[in-house]
Amino acid sequence: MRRLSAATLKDLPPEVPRPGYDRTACTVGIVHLGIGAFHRAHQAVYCDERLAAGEHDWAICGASLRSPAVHDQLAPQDGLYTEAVSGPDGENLRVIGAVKEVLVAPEDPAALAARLAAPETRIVSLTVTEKGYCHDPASGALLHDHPDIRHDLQHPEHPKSVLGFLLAGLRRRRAAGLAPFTPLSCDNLPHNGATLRGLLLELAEASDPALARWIEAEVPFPATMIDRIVPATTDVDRDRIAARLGLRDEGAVICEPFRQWVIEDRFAQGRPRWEESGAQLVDDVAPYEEMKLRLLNGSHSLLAYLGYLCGHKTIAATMADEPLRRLARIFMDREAGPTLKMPPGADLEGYKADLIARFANPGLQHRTWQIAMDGSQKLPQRLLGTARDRLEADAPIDVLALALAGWMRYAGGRDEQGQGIEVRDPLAPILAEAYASGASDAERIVAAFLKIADVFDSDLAGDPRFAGSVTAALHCMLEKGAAAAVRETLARLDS
Ligand code: CS2
Repeated sequence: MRRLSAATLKDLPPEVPRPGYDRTACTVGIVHLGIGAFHRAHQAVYCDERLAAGEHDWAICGASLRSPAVHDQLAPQDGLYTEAVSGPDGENLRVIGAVKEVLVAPEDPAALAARLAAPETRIVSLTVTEKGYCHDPASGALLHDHPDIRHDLQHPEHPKSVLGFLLAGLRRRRAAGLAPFTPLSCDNLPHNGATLRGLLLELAEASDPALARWIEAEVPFPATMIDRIVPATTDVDRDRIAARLGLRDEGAVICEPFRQWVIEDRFAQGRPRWEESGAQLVDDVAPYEEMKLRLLNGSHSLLAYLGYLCGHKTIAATMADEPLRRLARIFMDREAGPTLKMPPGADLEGYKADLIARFANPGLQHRTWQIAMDGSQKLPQRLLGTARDRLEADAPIDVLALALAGWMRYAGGRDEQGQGIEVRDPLAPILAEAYASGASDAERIVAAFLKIADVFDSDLAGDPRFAGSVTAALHCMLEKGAAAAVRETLARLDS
């Protein structure tokens, strides 16, 4: 079957929307680091709409920091790919044209550096996941002994890390007398703009203090809250989409109908009019981000670990398991919800009800295993901030403790049937070791996990109420299994 490309666009079935604008007349204004499925289903879609509206200097050059996979999917397709929106009324396809170029940083670092230094590059956005920031998730500090950071400190002109590339780009711009680009973090991190700024300044300080001063004075780091559920595309998805398009698309992305993007409006050299495509430009993203991280991502992680341990492959299947669905709702209502400083005008009840419906979307095959990935990097902002606030208010954390116990059980690397789990996490060996050292004793396992300072700060680790709740939950799970632990927690909360 022929591939989707600029030459075959005309052969698409007439009902499939496609870029109606002249892509050859569009110029790159945004470099995006980490061009995975999420970016293609989110920011690139907003940009596609701005290009279609005539803002033709905001096309995207996407870069992969590691593997050539996305380049190999998109380059033969001239950057074109399908956004497949899967909702209650079926799957709607649309071809997106915002990505003009795809680079693979390790293969051609010079090309990426040149793009970052090009005068027309005005925004450098990022979706590199939590671990891409090379920082300690508990304290937020730069990991100076991370191999990529060590490399970048020695070879600042040939970087490997995201931070190193941003710094190299800004260094070149400053030397050339150009205005900076605006780095735009679109990752699920608390205060993602300020976090990125702090890390970049720390790296700059260690190699080029004058550059650090320039960044401090000249470079804005707007925070963002980004939201859309985008499961990894599978071969089954690609075959189904090819059958509908009559063309093979290796770069297709699957997503839910919902999308949200909240952005702080501070840009060095302008931005696309994203608000005309539904983005919210605000002065302070923090309450939006906290609401999303604690409610959506917190419940997502809870469902992923407990769902996986209960034998569910997807979030939709987990939501069809009534006790788990109830547990997620109770977590939102009683534990995470009360800790939030809500965004102005937000409707908390509506938001939670929408989340339940979004998780249950049967059109998405979002694997529990995918969300369970990188727990050590995700849980501090998803669950531990809530735990801290709850304990400060002397309030119970039963559901949250069960979620953490589920994570520990999962990270131990073996499921309840004794099958191995492929635990993907930068700290996987440390987590496995902590689990094994506890020799099936909940108290010892929890004590070993709480010593992992990258995840648990000393206040939380030293709080006996925290350790006690997680230990009780893990104890029940080890004795009776995850499903029984869920039922017992619900029974206790109901009584
Ligand atoms: C998920 C998120 O993979 C995960 O950990 O919780 O990617 C989630 O789907 C998005 O943040 C939704 O916006």
